[in-house]
Amino acid sequence: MFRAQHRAQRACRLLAPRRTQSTSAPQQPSGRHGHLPSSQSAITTKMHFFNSVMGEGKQIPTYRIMDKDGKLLDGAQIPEFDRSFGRQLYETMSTLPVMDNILYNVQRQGKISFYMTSHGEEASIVGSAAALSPTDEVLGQYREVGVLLWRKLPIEEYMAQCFGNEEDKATKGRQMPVHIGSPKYHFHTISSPLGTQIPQAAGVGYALKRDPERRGQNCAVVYMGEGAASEGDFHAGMLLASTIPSPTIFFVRNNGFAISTPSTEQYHGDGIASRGPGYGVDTIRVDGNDVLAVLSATREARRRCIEGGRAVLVEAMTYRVGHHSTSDDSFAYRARAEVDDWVKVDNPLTRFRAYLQAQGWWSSPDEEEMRARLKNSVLQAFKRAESKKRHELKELFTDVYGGPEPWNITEQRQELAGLLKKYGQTWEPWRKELEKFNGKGQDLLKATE
Ligand SMILES: Cc1ncc(C[n+]2csc(CCOP(=O)(O)OP(=O)(O)O)c2C)c(N)n1
Ligand SMILES: [Mg+2]
Repeated sequence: MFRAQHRAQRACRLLAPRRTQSTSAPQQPSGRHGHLPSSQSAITTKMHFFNSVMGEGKQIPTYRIMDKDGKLLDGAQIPEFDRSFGRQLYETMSTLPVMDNILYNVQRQGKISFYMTSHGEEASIVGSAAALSPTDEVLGQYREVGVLLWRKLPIEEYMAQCFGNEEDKATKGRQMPVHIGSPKYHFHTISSPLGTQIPQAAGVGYALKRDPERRGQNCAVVYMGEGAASEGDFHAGMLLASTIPSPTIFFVRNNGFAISTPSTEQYHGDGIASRGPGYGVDTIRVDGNDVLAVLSATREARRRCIEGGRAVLVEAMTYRVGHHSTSDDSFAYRARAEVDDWVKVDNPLTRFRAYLQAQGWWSSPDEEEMRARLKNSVLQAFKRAESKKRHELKELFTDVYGGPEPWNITEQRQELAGLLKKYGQTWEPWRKELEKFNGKGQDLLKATE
């Protein structure tokens, strides 16, 4: 009885609006002119339309610590970290382009079906990852493999997922390349439909808040592009985290494009950050190419999330240097010179390297040694992944749903088995394809006997 009452009281507290009194009776007008029933807004006789959270015509400022040459700005406060952390940060950022270049070419050779690079966004992705606890729950969009690298996912595992081979434990070759997931690294599986991860993250954040073991310890972190923030799911997720408060960081990578649509055509307001205050969510806009600013802003976002149990929105301003994916040629809609300019003028890697060198924490021999080592380990991982067979074909139908197998899965397995029986050994393209699978499809035939 007491527990039920306690639970009901807690639910009321959680559901009560933050700034207004929760009462079933309408509030009595007070003051000379009276108040509105659901607002404590001051009454004014001056007609005033507004369109900016910062006041007339002003944009939300961008938080920055170091300039494009890696020099600290006057008055900037550096986040606390030591030499080893700084080097780790730079190495992880540097791993991304090495891995991306190799996998991009591997896709071009037809060895994997698809790929997406992180070129230009290394600071946003790795800098934010470095501010989190390794057990915070991450729900990514698709350009955030840097989070997994920071958490020390072996490159072999990522390669295995991209090849969909027998070592692809999380997705068993059933997802597109890059659509990785890993319970061990608290990284939820990527799904292609844009924005689905956003309300899910608010739910994950709420689940963390309800879990006595993880409350106050962990938050949910959802990554998205500014394009995905145009989905209704963005607003659903923000509203959910705002009204049913949860420790959820909404991290927007504003990289200037949603495939070929420039951000200037995606919104008329002041970016994505301006939407945060509408939901009563603490918000910051940060220079996404300044890894120190991203690290510092995300650390503070996390502190607010964990201590206050409420959502925070971070908008990281960056630039997508690579094509959207291997299915895109971005020079059809932007000038090559524009891209070259960004790489030279504002490169997150050279910026941070300059900072580290000025500290005496990095040198040219360090750079040479690291590049050779990274290239070697990515190539080794690639060779390993290429040499592995795929899972048994019957795995296509296992553990798709929890509980008893639904009829449609059974039906699909039987249909494929029928086709295998008919064409598996006689039609050359199928015969060749089956060679790539462990068991060559015989396992599936046995499973349907
Ligand atoms: C619901 C939905 N609509 C459209 C697409 C096709 N699509 C895939 S990625 C993408 C652009 C997303 O841009 P953004 O969110 O800015 O992320 P970025 O690629 O810039 O990292 C689009 C339109 C999709 N996957 N899902
Ligand atoms: Mg984008």
